[in-house]
Amino acid sequence: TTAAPWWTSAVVYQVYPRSFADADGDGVGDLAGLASRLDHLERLGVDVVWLSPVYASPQADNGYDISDYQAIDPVFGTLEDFDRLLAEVHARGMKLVMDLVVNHTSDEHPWFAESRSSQDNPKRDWYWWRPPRDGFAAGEPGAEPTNWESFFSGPAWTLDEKTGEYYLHLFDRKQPDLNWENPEVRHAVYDMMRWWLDRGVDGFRMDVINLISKDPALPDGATTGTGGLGDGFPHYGTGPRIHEFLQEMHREVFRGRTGEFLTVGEMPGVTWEDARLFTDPARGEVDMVFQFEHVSLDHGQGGKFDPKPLDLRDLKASLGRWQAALAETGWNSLYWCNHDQPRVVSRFGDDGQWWRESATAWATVLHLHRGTPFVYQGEELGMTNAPFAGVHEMRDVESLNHHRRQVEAGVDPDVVLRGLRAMGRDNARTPVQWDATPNAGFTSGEPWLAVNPNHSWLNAEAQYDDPRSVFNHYRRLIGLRHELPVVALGDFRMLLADHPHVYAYERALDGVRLLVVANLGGAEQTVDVDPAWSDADVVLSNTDAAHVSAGRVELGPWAALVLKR
Ligand code: TEU
Repeated sequence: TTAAPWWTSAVVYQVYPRSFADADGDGVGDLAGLASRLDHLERLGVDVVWLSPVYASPQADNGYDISDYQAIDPVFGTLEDFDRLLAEVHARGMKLVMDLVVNHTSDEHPWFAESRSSQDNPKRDWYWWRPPRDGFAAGEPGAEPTNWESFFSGPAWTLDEKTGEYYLHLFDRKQPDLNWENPEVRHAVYDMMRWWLDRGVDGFRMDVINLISKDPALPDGATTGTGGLGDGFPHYGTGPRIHEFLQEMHREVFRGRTGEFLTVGEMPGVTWEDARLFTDPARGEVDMVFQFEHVSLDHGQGGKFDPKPLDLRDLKASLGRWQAALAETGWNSLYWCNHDQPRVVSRFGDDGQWWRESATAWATVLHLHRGTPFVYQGEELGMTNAPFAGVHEMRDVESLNHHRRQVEAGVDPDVVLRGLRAMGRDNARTPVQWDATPNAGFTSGEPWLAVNPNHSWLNAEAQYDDPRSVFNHYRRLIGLRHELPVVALGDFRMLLADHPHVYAYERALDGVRLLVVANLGGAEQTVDVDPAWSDADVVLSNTDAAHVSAGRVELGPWAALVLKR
């Protein structure tokens, strides 16, 4: 047997730089701001920083629309600032992983400027260009080459007047999709990746990487979308050449390179069967994937902006299946939060009376699964969703597009707003709450997105020295993964699968056993466990209201208990 890879005992912290810390007072976070707050990350104990995009970008999707892969956007700083940050991260014994956004570029990338300039430009084929549908004139409703709906509302095709053809964009019209069928595109991406690795970065989180292989026939999808649009996912999600492309990337970029790297593929719609293939080390694709099954369980009939309450049994069935599927081959990532998801304490917890208990209970449940946990900035403080009064306070392109299209289609604006308030991505993007000063210590200027007013009491400064704080609970969980091999590598066994409120599981490695049991609701619960647990050591708890005796565990509201024997 070979030694377990380093990332099996690592915890990753995601920085969304625009909202982390602003050093120059322009209201937007930057690299110098991040460098000034590395003490926070060291104190928390994380091993890796994943940095959301800082490349040159028109910022139509906050940097997920890149116009130069080898430059830093001036809003974030310079390449010198980047090199300094990287050196400081390394000096503190942490690694830095970049976001790799290569399903699409910005429409302002020079590649796209060339590609759109004429039908016979050498880079025409670097993107997906198609004439209007047969029998339709360019620009006529329904003339789009396929009926696919974009992830950000409306058709996934936009007409370029100059050449009379449409280009494909699975996201915003300012994010044209690259054509990975063209080997020049692939090799340009690999060159760029090598350039960053040569600079010293420790790997990549690969944005929507399972969407890069489209069926070149571009068939229509079943018409499920708004306004007669169709679901193209079967024709571009985990497409025909995806494994080939990722193996080629791995060979071209990582083979023969010495060092410890991390690759994570973000993969909407990925199944556990696919994930096992993607993360089987023998296949040389990626180390782990971000899957979306568990964060889709509260999506209702109308999709993500029509949420329904989470049934805890569904969550246990889902995560339990992923634990089992990747037990022997492959590896799981573990997350509740990122810059695209609402805050977990507001979404699945109670951000009122039981704020601290519910934030720490959800943290406990996540971190002690088998897999690599990801903490999203502010999650370690228990940051909550934002109290948006209206869409005018939101900035996210997905939310704004959705609002405009729905209202145009005649949906009640109050209903649209309700969905956005619950699920909109700006909930995760309000500035990090460092202290109780007017802009929470985030900026001396006007923040690009309003600071949550609850920073008066919910902030890092208030938590560092409080042993019961959310921050210190995360710090202890991260410490457990480093200290106890059973946390990193133990087997996983789900318990009480049918219980609607209690999440419980056992981990085991070399005769050491861990029991994790958490009440994910506001009413007291009592559950039966193996009596052998009665005299076990309490490793961690988030409350005084949790007791074990004679094969019974009594749990107060949102109580979480971790035992070891
Ligand atoms: O997200 C891809 C994705 O599938 C979703 O999470 C998406 O944000 C949305 O929820 C669809 O409803 C990645 C990035 O994480 C996201 O920030 C980008 O906007 C997107 O890709 C495009 O680059």
